[in-house]
Amino acid sequence: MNKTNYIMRSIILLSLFFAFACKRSDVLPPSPVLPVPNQHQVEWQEKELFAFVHFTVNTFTGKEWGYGDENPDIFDPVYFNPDQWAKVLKDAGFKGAILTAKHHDGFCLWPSQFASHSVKNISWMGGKGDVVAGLKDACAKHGLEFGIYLSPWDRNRADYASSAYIEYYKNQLNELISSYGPIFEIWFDGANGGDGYYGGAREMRKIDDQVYYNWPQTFKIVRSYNPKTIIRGDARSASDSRWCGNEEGYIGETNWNMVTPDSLIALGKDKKRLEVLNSGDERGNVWMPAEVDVSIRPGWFYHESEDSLVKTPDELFDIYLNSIGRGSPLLLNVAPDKRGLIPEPDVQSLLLWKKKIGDAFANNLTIGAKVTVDSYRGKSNQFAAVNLTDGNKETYWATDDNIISSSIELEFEKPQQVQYVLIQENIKLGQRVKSFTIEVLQNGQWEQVANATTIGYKRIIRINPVETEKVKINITGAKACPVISNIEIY
Ligand code: FUL
Repeated sequence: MNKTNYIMRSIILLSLFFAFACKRSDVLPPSPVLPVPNQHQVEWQEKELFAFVHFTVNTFTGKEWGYGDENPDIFDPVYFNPDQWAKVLKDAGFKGAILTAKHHDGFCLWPSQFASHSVKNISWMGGKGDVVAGLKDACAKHGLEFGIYLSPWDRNRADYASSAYIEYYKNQLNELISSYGPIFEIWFDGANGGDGYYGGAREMRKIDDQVYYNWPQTFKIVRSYNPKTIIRGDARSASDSRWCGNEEGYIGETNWNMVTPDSLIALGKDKKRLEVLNSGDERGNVWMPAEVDVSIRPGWFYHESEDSLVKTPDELFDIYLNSIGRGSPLLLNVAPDKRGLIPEPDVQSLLLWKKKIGDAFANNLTIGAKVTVDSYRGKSNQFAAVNLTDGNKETYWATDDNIISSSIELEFEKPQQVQYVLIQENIKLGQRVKSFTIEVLQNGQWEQVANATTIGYKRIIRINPVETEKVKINITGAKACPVISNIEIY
């Protein structure tokens, strides 16, 4: 071979090599399926578990909805200790706490300069008490995020239902966020019951939620302080998170993160609204994940009569699987008692629940398991099966655009007892999977043990414990090619 030929041949070989190499790494990631979450929503969904803290005059009157005419001096938590609340919550695995700074009765748990019906005008702590500051500081000390619930409905105020009240409400919001922020979440309740004290009028007052509160402007106030704050706005347009449609502690078995807010609003009080809130809408035009809010007791506020009705660790575990295990954050309510402490039965239940979760998900069988798939995107390592079990939430397995049903097989070194299969979609690219099944190998035959619908941020499927050396997950339907970031088996 002469020198020119040698150079030509080398150039051709090199070009072929580069063409091949480029083809491999040039495989494009799947295009997002819209709508997709913003970064704040992703981070919030990843935190999974938050606490609600309901505390006000109701704690002392035994009511759930104060009428607004309560003598504020009944608020007297002699052993008030938000440090105990935060410590318990931290120990139980919560990432943040949301306090009812003002519930429907209108009593303000902070010394608001805009209200007289507040902690500043009562005997408790000589008028120097501040529950909001107390919990905010305790959360900071224990590494929890802090959030606020500010009831739009106010049964105490004489000006409720007039424009003056909206001014008052906005002032309070500004005051709370500027004095106690940054807050990770603000909770705008959808409840507007009608009758109340209203400065002595004792009458029925009805407003149109969409018009009266001017939500777009109210939301702007929140965002002006911190664009990261999650706005839980029932399901009003531009909320970051929606109500899950019930207060029992479960989101739909089918749980889409998307809804179309205008269609939801148009449903008014129709029963269908609750169904859509509970399962979302596969064709929804806004990413608005549901947050599952439920109380550890029958009521939201402390009532002595419910001391024996605290949810057990087993009941809480079911709630965990039906909320976080279906891709929605759980907002579990605790109710400080008249002393100002989270009662002992509740503390015990929370800590045993935490242990139960830890025990159930202690030993991830996919670590060290062999994982194979029937296809992966462009045969590029970037989208290969190994990404499913590498413990890195940023990497994922995906198929070619035209492939929407596909199987993943996991093989253990030796037979293992299997009870939970955990799957996660990479939601940054949109929620895709519509249906999937799970099979386990039994005596050389595949046996179907689960048939489910959506996955979303996280899906945990509980099956009857079974011993097997192989588990197969079949994606049987999807809006577009599946994009799965994680699989764990316990
Ligand atoms: C509801 C309220 O009416 C309840 O009292 C409680 O605060 C719950 C979280 O939201 O709409």
